[in-house]
Amino acid sequence: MELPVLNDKPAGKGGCSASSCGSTEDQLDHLSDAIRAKVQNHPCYSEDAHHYFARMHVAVAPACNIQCHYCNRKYDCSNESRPGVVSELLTPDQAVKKTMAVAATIPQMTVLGIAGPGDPLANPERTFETFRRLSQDAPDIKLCVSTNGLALPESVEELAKHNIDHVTITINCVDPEIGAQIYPWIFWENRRIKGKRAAKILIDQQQKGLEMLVAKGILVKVNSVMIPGVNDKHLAEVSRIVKAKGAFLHNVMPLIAEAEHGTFYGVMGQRGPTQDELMDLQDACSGDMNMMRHCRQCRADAVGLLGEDRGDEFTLDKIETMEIDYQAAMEKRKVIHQAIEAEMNSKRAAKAETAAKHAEAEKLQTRPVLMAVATSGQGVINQHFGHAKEFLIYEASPDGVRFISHRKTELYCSGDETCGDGESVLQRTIRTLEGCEAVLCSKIGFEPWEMLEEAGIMPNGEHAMEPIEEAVLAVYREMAAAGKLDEAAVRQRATA
Ligand code: CLF
Ligand code: SF4
Repeated sequence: MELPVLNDKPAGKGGCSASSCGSTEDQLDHLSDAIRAKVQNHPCYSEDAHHYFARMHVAVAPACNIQCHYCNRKYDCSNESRPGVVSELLTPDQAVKKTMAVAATIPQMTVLGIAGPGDPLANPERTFETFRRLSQDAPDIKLCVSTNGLALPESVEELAKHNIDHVTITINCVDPEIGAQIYPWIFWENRRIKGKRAAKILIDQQQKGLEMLVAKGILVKVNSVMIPGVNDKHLAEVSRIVKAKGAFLHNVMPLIAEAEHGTFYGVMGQRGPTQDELMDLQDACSGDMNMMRHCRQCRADAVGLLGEDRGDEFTLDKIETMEIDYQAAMEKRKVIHQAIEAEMNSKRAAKAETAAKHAEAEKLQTRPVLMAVATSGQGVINQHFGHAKEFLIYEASPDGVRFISHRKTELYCSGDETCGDGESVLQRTIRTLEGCEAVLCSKIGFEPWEMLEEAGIMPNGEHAMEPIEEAVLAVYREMAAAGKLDEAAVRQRATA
């Protein structure tokens, strides 16, 4: 059957789609069947799945039990969210209705997460009431929660009771000296505690909670906010420790600190990491751990594929008017999920074939190259350059293709206005792609084509609807054949 699409774009044809095309190991190959079943349609836990499956968050948890220096309580919990966005608070009843409305309308939505706007486990009644009802009424939806970990140990039994298979703990340090620079206080046993003592309690609770979850067979992802000069040198050690304790995935996120967000770090001028610094740290940690590189730092009420937000289609007044037959919706969802999984499996097989061919071919003696890709999902190149709100960045090298990161941009097609500094949207987009040597999209207009070429970035619309990794590898080989990839040249990287 033809797969449904999320962005009014047609589904792609077969071929390779997973990360590290050209490497011999698939991201999920080493997992047991039981764990594979848990992650293969979770868009955060599987890089493959994020091209196909969507998640949603319900903002039911307003309170928090700690203070992070990168958070302003006016905004969503920045352990999972971008600062500077505010969610509309829902009651558990409204959250359940909204979840079922989204699940019936977007069958690719497989995961419901609670990630704020405060800490879900600091709001146990609201959080668990939502989970309890959903685990009964919508058993085909995976339940996921993200927490700072302070109240985690006493919540583990309750989490297990409601079939919550995936828990994210934000662990920024395992050293109270460092923790005291990140957390000014915690609220613990009815008292506010400050400094190193507060950080030590938080760290102990996080580690204990992690161990208890792993013992229960619940998958744990660890998020860490990378704060240059504070914990950047320390996070490889965090990665090693959490892996040893059984965490499944580590997500190192960049600090976002702007003065206008009113956070301590923002006001104090603490900078976030550059893309190179983030990538270097992710690479350094990846020796020890599966790293997540496709996180979009979603808001606490996000709906849709990672990177898109369809929340406006599901406001409370719109949900009120929707008639939902959830039994019928579940049947439809099941069929669609099976079709997506079949397509993912065939792409995985095709990817292995491409990887084998690449390995058998004469080994290239060429330098790595970064390429930007415009896609709206399904793991294929299916987006017009001017319609892209973000580009996925891939690295091609003699070893194959690997996903590196995403870079957000503005919609050039919505009107190429010039901003205060005289730079047009198109110029800003091209600046965002700095360090890339090619951009692959389904189509591109004459003006951006010319400007990209002038900036030294090769536009390419010849691989429309092809699987991303296959197309990136083909372009890389063309560049190599054209003698553009002198092995002595220094590796280029984005610095934007
Ligand atoms: Fe939400 Fe988080 Fe569950 Fe995913 S998000 S609670 S694990 S369902 Fe995902 Fe969003 Fe990154 Fe979070 S992309 S911010 S990692
Ligand atoms: Fe803010 Fe989340 Fe930290 Fe609480 S845990 S202070 S809501 S970032």
